[in-house]
Parts: sequence; structure tokens; C-alpha cells
Amino acid sequence: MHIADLDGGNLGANGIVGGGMGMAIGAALTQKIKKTDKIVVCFFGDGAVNEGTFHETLNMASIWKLPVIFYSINNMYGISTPISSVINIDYNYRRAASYGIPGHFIEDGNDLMAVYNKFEEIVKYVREGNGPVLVESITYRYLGHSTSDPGKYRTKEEVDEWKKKDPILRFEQYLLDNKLVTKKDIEAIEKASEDAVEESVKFALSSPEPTLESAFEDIFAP
Ligand SMILES: Cc1ncc(C[n+]2csc(CCOP(=O)(O)OP(=O)(O)O)c2C)c(N)n1
Ligand SMILES: [Mg+2]
Repeated sequence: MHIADLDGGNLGANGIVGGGMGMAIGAALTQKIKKTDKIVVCFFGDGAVNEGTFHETLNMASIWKLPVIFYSINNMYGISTPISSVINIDYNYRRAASYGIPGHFIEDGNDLMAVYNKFEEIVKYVREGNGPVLVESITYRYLGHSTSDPGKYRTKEEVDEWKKKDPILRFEQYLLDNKLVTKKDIEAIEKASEDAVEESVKFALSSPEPTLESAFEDIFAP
């Protein structure tokens, strides 16, 4: 979970639900002030949509017309809590109206090309300086929220149904059907991914423990 890749433009994930939203609009304000043509995409789960920061950041991004896409990943559960029990409307993207910004819905968030095409249109809109957008897509997670999640809030049948809509397998089929890759290419990609993970694990396990002093690095104290 706690990954970041600053060189690649990934500011990192956050253990505080909704914690990335304030950082996202800060990053978007930087782009606006510096007049770069960069935009920010802020990903968050359905569990974050009733946090105060959701409302505060969407409102501020709207009045300041910040170049940010708020991407609400609705897998229908915040840990074990069904989304329908905590919001009284069908979909969260409709809330965009209350901030005076566009709201977009991607019903099949497991259709990679549907997400890609929708984002192409939205990215263009945001990059042209029109301000923020709220997007919501529907998807699922097969495993528990964490290793301590026994998954008693949903049935095995429900999970199995969603596994049939797996976005990776469907995209693989799309690429094969359109003759963009061969089975061999796919095997090579899978092998390269597995090797990269193995190498990373080896690197992590063979790295020294961080020193106590490093806990005080990069801290701002006036
Ligand atoms: C501010 C805050 N409140 C509560 C928690 C405890 N918590 C961790 S994850 C989570 C729900 C997350 O829901 P969602 O983003 O939908 O994740 P999913 O269960 O789909 O993986 C909560 C309440 C937290 N980490 N931060
Ligand atoms: Mg969720």
C-alpha cells in the first residue's frame, strides 16, 4: 500500500482514508501557479466519500478551478460496510453537481478500454483549464480489505461472479482478438512482471533496517 514513485509522478498512497485528497489539490495548485500543463488524478475508495476532506477539497478545487480529477473507485464496500448503507443516493458521482463541476460515471470499471476512452475525454477537459471533475467507476476486490478481513459480509457466489469480469483477463482477450499481441507476448509480460516483483522482494529483504535518525529526516520544524 505504501508505495510512491515521485519521478513517475506518483505522490504515494495514504493510510488515512481520504488523506490523499488534500495533497492532490496542493499538487494541482502547484501546477496551476507554475503554469505547467500537468494535471492530478486523485484515487480513493468508496469508504472515503463521507470524509470531511472529500467535501472540502472538491469545493476548494472547484472555486479555484484546479486541474484535478477526483476518481472514486466504488467496489461497493468500505472494508465490510456496504456503500448503500452509508449514502442515500445511488451513486457518488452525482454529488459533483453540488460543487458546480461535471460528474462522470463509468458503469463497468473493469472494462479497461471504457475507462481509457472516458479518461481521454476528461483529461482533455481538465488540461484545457476548465477546473476539476469527479469520476466514479464500479469495480470489485476479490480478496479481503486486509488479511484480517474474513469476508463474511458477502457470498462466495458474489465474489465468483465478479471474477468472471476480471479486467486483466478481459483486456488480454481484447488484445488477442485485435491481433495486437500473441500468447507468447503475454507470457513474456507475465514473466517480466513476476521477475520484477521477486527482485523487489529480494532487494527489500536484503536491505538494512532504517536507522532511528532517519525518522527525523525531511521534517519541517520552524
Ligand atoms: C480517517 C480514517 N478513518 C478510518 C480508517 C480505518 N479504515 C481503514 S480502511 C477503511 C475503509 C476503506 O474503504 P475503501 O476505501 O472503500 O476500501 P476497500 O474496503 O474497498 O478496500 C477504514 C474506515 C482510516 N484508515 N482512516
Ligand atoms: Mg471500497
